[in-house]
Amino acid sequence: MKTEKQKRIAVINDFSGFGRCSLTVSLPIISAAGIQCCAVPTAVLSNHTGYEDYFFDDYTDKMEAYFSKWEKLGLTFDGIYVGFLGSSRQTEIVERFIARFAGKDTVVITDPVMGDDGKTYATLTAEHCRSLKKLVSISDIITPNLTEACILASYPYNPRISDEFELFQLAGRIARLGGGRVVITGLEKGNDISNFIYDSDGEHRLISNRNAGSRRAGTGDVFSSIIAADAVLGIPLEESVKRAADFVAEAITISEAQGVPAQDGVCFEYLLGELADSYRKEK
Ligand code: PXL
Repeated sequence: MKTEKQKRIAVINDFSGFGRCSLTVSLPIISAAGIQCCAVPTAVLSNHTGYEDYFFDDYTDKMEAYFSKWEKLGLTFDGIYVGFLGSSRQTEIVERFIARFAGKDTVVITDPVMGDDGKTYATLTAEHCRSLKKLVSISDIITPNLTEACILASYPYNPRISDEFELFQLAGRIARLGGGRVVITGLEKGNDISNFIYDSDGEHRLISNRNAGSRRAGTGDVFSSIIAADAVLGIPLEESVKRAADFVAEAITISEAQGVPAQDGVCFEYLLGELADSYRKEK
């Protein structure tokens, strides 16, 4: 029987009904870790934008009214995990959320969704980019992919960046924005896929996994959800990155075996029981 007070994470991200990404991934994964997952939707979509057509309902104008009720309830959070934000206005609202709800021990985890494969998403204006850098500066853990890391560091993008010294410099520049630890995710090289960890004291480590298959929607969200869960549970970041990378690799393997289309994400559902067991063993 668990007697320790249950942890609670607020996840600020979009709700995409189909395609296994953002909130629909964070809710089951963070719950499997035994953590209460409280959702703040930034937008509601029928399915994610990787599909040709989708319904999109922006939630920016409703977010403050939504979380003002949480303030009235006196809620506090052990973690605040921020995912996709569509505009600088939305980013500023998230900063206000952090100012209101983050106590001194709250871990803020930001996945600075800005682009992929060297290209920025259409929503990333110069102003939005500046606001995301500000958000990064008040985050404890940041999980950019290589494209996002290069944007944050104002560093020229090169898909082949894999040298530890270059990654160290890149992550160091991001850390100097003022935030905490940096995990540069999904570094592809040959048959490997690696994650580079940069600690606030400059300690660093490259962790490599086999590349389990084609790129799939939502894998970054699966990865960061595990990082967020582990962070509030006090699990060391290196262990957490290994757990997250192994989980994603296994979910990709099953999805490939089942012939699931890449845009439908990963069928992580089969692995939730095992994941929950691994957290039960933690404490
Ligand atoms: O997983 C990233 C993601 C999140 N939310 C929406 C998306 C995507 C990727 O395409 O479209 C709405």
